[in-house]
Amino acid sequence: MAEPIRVVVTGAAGQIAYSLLYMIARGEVFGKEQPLVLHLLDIPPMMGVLEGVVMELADCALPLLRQVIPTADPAVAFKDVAAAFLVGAMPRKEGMERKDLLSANVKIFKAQGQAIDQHARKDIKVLVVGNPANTNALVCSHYAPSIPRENFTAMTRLDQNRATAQIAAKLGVPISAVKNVVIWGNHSSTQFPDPSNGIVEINGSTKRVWDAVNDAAFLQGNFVETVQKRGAAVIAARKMSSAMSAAKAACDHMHDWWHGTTSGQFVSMGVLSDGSYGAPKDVVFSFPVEISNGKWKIVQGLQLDDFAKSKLAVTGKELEEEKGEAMAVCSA
Ligand code: NAX
Repeated sequence: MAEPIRVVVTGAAGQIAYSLLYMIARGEVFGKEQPLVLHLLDIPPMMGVLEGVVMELADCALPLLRQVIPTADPAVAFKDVAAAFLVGAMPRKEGMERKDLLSANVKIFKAQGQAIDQHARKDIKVLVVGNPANTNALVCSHYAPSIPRENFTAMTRLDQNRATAQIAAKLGVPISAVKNVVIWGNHSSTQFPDPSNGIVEINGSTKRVWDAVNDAAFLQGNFVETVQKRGAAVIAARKMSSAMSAAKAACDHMHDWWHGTTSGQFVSMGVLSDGSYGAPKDVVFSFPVEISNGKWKIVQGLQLDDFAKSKLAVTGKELEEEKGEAMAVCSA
């Protein structure tokens, strides 16, 4: 069997981590032959709760899990890690403005970027889940100059999974029949869930999602809004934010980055923008990507109509604004 790799999960005492840790430790991300040492980072007041999580992981009796290291010290948490799930962030409290939340969280991601720079493996793969995920990933990469910028990504896979599930339900097909429905832009309500390059297998033949659904008003209206507002709908129903589905999406994201995508299939990832498709450069923007040998590449040559272009412009503008606010906070 391979040598163990070190994987860190931040916000390890929180609700997403509670599902995520089990999935990682079972081998669903790095493979059933890859032993793991899990590093669990949270803040000092959560160390008691984290101890309970450590006990439960032990009680799961998982053969791949060689060691668990709970800590409140980023230097310990990021030491020699090959992959990082940055989930921990400050939740929005009552009366808090979006700006206050951004300001609190970019400071966390600045400090974690610095710790990654100093302590992690230089080929670390970083997935940012904590919100505002795209801008946090940008900040984190900015403060880790010794690590390639393409090694920092933000999660929009939950949005993609939600979008794919909506299309599968609409067409009455299994989720595995729907491919290449993607998310552009920010993981926020300005994101653009785009079915226009999606394909679906129906009765043994492959069709465009657009033709199979055959309802432009739905695809540009209700579908887009449902995906954009799905997080809020889950909170309204569950009184807590998405956790199981967020953990599953984080696993999907890292799994595909680690193992690659199948030919002709693309997935959504927030990655450093090179300006493709008219998106602003140097923000972390969700694009359709293909992955091989651990490296992602933005899919080129997709057609975007005027509706899509207008949606990309809105979400791109929001990301540029967030970047301005974040960099002002970091340099203050
Ligand atoms: P919880 O509040 O349950 O857990 C967050 C944990 O992070 C807590 O245990 C807290 O103590 C810890 N934490 C806070 N500051 C920390 C720091 N500096 N270092 C390490 N740990 C720290 O939140 P949960 O529901 O798990 O959500 C975590 C984050 O994911 C939130 O920012 C949330 O907004 C974000 N989400 C992102 C999604 C995405 O698709 N990108 C979807 C799901 C989720 O809403």
